[in-house]
Amino acid sequence: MSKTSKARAQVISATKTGLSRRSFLSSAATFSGLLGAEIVYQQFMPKGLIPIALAEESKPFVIDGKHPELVVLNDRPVNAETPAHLLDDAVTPADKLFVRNNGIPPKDIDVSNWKLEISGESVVTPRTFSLAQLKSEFAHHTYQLTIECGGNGRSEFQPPAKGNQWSTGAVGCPLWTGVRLADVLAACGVKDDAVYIGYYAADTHLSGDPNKPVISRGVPISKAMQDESLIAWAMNGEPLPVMNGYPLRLVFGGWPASTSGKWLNKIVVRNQVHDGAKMGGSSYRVPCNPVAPGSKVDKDNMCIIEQMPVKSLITFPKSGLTHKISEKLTLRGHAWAGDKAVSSMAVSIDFGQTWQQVSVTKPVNKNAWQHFTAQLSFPKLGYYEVWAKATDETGVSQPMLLPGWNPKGYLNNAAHRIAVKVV
Ligand SMILES: Nc1nc2c(c(=O)[nH]1)N[C@H]1C(S)=C(S)[C@@H](COP(=O)(O)O)O[C@H]1N2
Ligand SMILES: [Mo]
Repeated sequence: MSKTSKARAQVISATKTGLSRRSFLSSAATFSGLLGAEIVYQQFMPKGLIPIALAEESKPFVIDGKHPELVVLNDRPVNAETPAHLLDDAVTPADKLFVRNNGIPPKDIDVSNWKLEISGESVVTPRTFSLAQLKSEFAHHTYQLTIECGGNGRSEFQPPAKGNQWSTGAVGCPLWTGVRLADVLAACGVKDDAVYIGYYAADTHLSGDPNKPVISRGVPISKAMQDESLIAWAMNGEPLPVMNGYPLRLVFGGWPASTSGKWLNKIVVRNQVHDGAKMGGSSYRVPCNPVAPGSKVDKDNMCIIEQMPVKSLITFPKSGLTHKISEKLTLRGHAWAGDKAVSSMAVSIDFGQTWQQVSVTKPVNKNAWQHFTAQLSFPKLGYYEVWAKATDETGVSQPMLLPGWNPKGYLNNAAHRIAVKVV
C-alpha cells in the first residue's frame, strides 16, 4: 500500500471512530432529517444512540489475494477486516477472511524445506517434521472453525483503546484441513506435567530485528488436545492464503485468533503457562474483575482471555437498505459462542423493547458458527434498526452496549445492528 493509501486508511478509521464516539446533542427529529425518514420507534431509542445508518462507512482497498472490499485498517503490518455483508456465506471464502498481522509475513517460502519442530520441557522426544511427513504420518481432519480476533469490536471502546480499530469484521469461519495437534503431540510424547503449548512462527518483527519475536502465544493443554484443534495447511480445500499463514498454521476455533499461530514452525509443550511474546502485560489479557472505564489495571489483576464470548452478526441484508413495506424482509446471519453452542437467537425492530425468537441451525461441528434466518415485517413507513442477539447454551446472551471496558479493548460482543428504511 502506498503512503497516501495508508493515510487514507487512517483517515477512514479516524472518521469512523470519531463519529461513533462523539456525544451527539441531536434530537430524533434531526436524525430523521439526516436519514430521510422518520425513526419509527423513536420513543424507545436510547439517548445518545447514533443511528447505525449514520455511523457506517467503508472504502475499498485491495490486498493481494483478498476481496477488494475488505477494509484496510493498517498496511504495516497488514490488517484488514471484512464488512458484515461480505460474511454472508455459510463457509467463509478464503478471499473474505480478515487479516491480522503483528509483523511481516515470511517471503520466498520454500514449502519442500518447511519444518515444524515439536519441543519444550514437557515433551518426551522432541521431533522435527517436514510438511510431507506431517501429511503422511497422521490422519487428515477437516473442520469448520470460527476464528475471531480478541480485539474485534475495539472501535467502540470509550475511553478508546489503542490498536486496530476493528468494527465487526475480524471474524470468519472457513473449513480448515490438517492434522490434529493432539496426534502430533502424542507421537512425541507429552509428560504428565504439561500444562500449556506455545507456538513460534516465521514472520519477522516490524523493526527488522531478526531476534525480536513477533508473537508467540498458546493455549492450555486441554484446548490443545481437543479433536478440533488443528495444525492446518488448507483453507476450503486450497493451500492457506499467504496472509493467513501459508504454508502451516494452528487453528483453535472459538478462542482469540491470536492463539492460532500462522507461518508455524515450532510448538513447545510447557510445564508452565507459556511466556512467549504477547502472553503478558495487557496483551490479550483483561482485568480478572471488572474495572471502571479508563482505570489503570494492576498486572496481577490481568487474566489471559480464554474462549471468546457469545456473539452474532447480521450478514444479510447489507445495512442501509431501502425495503418495501408490502414485502417481508429476509434476515440472515451467523452466531458463535467460544467452545459453547448458541442455543437461541432473537431479533428486535423497536430498539430492544420486544424481541422475537428466530431459528438458528446446529453447528456442523464444535467451534463452527451457526446460522440464523428470519422473516420480518414492519408496521409503518420509516427508519428502523434491526438488532440481533444470541444466547449461548449456558443462558448467557449478548449485551446491547459495550461490555466490560478493558485497557486494550478486547471482547466487545455487543449486539449487531443494521439500518433499514421502509418505504
Ligand atoms: N505468526 C503469527 N501468527 C498470528 C499472528 C501474527 O501476527 N503472526 N496474528 C494473530 C492474531 S492477533 C490473529 S487475530 C490471527 C488472525 O488470523 P488471520 O490473519 O488468518 O485472520 O492470527 C494470529 N496468528
Ligand atoms: Mo488478534
